[in-house]
Amino acid sequence: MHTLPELPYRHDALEPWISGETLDYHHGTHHAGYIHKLNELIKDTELESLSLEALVRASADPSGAPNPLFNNAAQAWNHAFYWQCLTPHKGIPGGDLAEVLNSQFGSVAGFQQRFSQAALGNFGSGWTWLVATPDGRLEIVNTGNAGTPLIGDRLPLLTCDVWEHAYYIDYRNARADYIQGFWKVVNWDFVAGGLRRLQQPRNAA
Ligand code: MN3
Repeated sequence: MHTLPELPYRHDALEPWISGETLDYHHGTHHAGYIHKLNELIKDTELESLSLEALVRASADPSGAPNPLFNNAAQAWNHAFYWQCLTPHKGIPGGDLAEVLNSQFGSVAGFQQRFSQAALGNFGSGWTWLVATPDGRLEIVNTGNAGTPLIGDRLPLLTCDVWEHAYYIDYRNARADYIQGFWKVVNWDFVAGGLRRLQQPRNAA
């Protein structure tokens, strides 16, 4: 059975940008709810033995038919990834990550501006991602609802949850303000770690 991963920081550690009250609900109610429903859906089926990533991939259905299994599995995975993208320890992108962002988006600020625009323009509920393509280029992509790059060939490096439940307590409906707050708590070390994992097989080849 799948369990709710602990947050890698205290619930109030991201204040004032993301409040403890938001994390109480977002982690303790929304994320926990996806996992609870997922466990109900796979109970006593052959899917019980699959990892969360395998479940997301196995349940994806491009037809767009109602798909509670995919929705709950993908939301469980997306949220676990999102928590890792955040940190109370302010940093800046350095090394290879800064170099790649500079070369592909002009500057780190240029990348942040394009990512913010995508997040602001992601209609309704969804996620905005920085992903790496198989040939190592970085792209900014939006997914809707539970959509996740996990089902394609892109490697996710960073995500921003733009469902209203991610920001309504702190910012009401002002998504642009939430996105500005998001940048104050982005875990650049985690993003850089994803990029290094991407580069390893290439360097070894
Ligand atoms: Mn959420």
